[in-house]
Amino acid sequence: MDAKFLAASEKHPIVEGHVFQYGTAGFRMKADLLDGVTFRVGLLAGLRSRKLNSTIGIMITASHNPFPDNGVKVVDPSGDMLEQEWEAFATQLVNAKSHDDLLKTYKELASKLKIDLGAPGDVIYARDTRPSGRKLVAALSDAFEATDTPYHDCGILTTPQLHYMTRCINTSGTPQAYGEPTEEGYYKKFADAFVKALKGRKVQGDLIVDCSNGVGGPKLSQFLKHVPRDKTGFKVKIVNDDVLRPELLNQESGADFVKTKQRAPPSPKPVPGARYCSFDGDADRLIYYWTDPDTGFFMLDGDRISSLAASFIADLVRSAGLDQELRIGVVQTAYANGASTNYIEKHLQLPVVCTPTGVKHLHHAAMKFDIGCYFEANGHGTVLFSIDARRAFRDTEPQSPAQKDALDTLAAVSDLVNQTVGDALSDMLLVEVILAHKKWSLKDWATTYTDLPNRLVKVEVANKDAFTTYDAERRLENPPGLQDKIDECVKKYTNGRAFARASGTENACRVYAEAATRSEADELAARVAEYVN
Ligand code: 16G
Ligand code: ZN
Repeated sequence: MDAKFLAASEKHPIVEGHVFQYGTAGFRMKADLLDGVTFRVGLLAGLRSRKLNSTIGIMITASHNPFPDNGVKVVDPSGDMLEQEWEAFATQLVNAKSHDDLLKTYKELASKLKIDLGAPGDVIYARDTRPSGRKLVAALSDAFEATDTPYHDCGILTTPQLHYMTRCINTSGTPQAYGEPTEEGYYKKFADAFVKALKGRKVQGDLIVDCSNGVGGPKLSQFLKHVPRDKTGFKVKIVNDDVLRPELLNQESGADFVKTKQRAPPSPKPVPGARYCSFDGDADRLIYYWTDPDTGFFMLDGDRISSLAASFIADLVRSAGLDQELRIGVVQTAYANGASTNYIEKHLQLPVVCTPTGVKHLHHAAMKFDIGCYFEANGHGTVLFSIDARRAFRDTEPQSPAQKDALDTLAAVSDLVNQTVGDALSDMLLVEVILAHKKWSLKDWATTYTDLPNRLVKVEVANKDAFTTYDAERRLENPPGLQDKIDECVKKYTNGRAFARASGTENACRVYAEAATRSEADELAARVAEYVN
């Protein structure tokens, strides 16, 4: 094995002079640095699949990043993110200094973790539409060949589709079977749940979906072939779906553009009043918006999707008579607008938990509820339903037609929401179902509460690691004394709130501030940024 291993490793050398770290989005950087990194992630996935005797997934994507970037991340058997302890093992393998050192590290990990290298193992992988992905999946297959690890190339998929596949394979034949582990199976599952969750209602008006010129475009178009137009009334126009010119990926379009620039993509020219949403480059984030003829652009971000979903589901749970039985909770990060938190706690009367940034933190906190709704403000999120919740939807004997209706809708909704990870396509269907049930336009949705004006600024700092936080990133522990200064400053503003944290994806600090008025929010952000700098 050693000779084969070393020969393969020599084909995929690591670019020297870099320290690589498995971060919130796996390894993500310029694609030309990734060949050796990806080979080594393949080795890690093989080890993990042998350790757990399960199928492990790998996704090659850099999401909303520009087209020269790419990334690689590992998906655990249940379809969620790689367990944290293993992130360190990934970092260790990727930073091995030489081919010999890599082989040694690989073997050491295997013996430390008591992994039988003769155990079967199984890894599946997919990539988004970036051309650099082709070379990177070749690095993966070389890693599997070199270690005799069975593998399957799922071709081009959205990130949530790969998470779906991983879970389906691992649950196949068990009571928790998630679905058919094929792309076709994915479309059928969500199209079927969509029809069921609408319960005879029709979606009103057209929906224009901006796909960021990424993998979401062709996949959404495939999906729509499975949706009966007459039964659902669902009429979709897909825009920004050019995947043949890769340099267009995430250019002036997509969920990240809309959220950070707070405006609609310039192309195609926004039609006033029409209902829009945007996916990001790998279709795991969703943002809704419209342009009002009178008041201009209005965005409905992850906080809005979260409060909409939580309110709808909590009402159904009450109508189903399950509100004493099932605990519903909402998980946010410090970036959630204070008005959304207030609305969920005070108006919806639901508990809100705040976690550090990054999907894995939110996901795990959401799993502690029977129904856990988690979204980052950037539009990534989902609603998780426990086994008990799903059983209650199925097995509760309804005492009235209204109760039956609520139970059926809950069962369909729990199938409609991708249980593995945030999924723009599945989340979009959820929003469309809720709007159809409530007979709401985007404007009706927007009036549920008024966002506090806020500002996010990026501050370039010499050493971002000097900024450490606690209390779910809302307070700074270091540098000493800085938090006191921020506290002093925040006090001066009505409804003021501000925090600073080191970015997990860039070498910078981010400062977030909100306050009662636009000018106060801007001023507060500028002051805190000055302290940080
Ligand atoms: C990563 C996270 C995303 C988070 C973002 C924050 C995952 C899969 N992705 O993209 O959830 O919002 O980082 O970036 O966890 P920042 O640390 O640079 O602010
Ligand atoms: Zn993404």
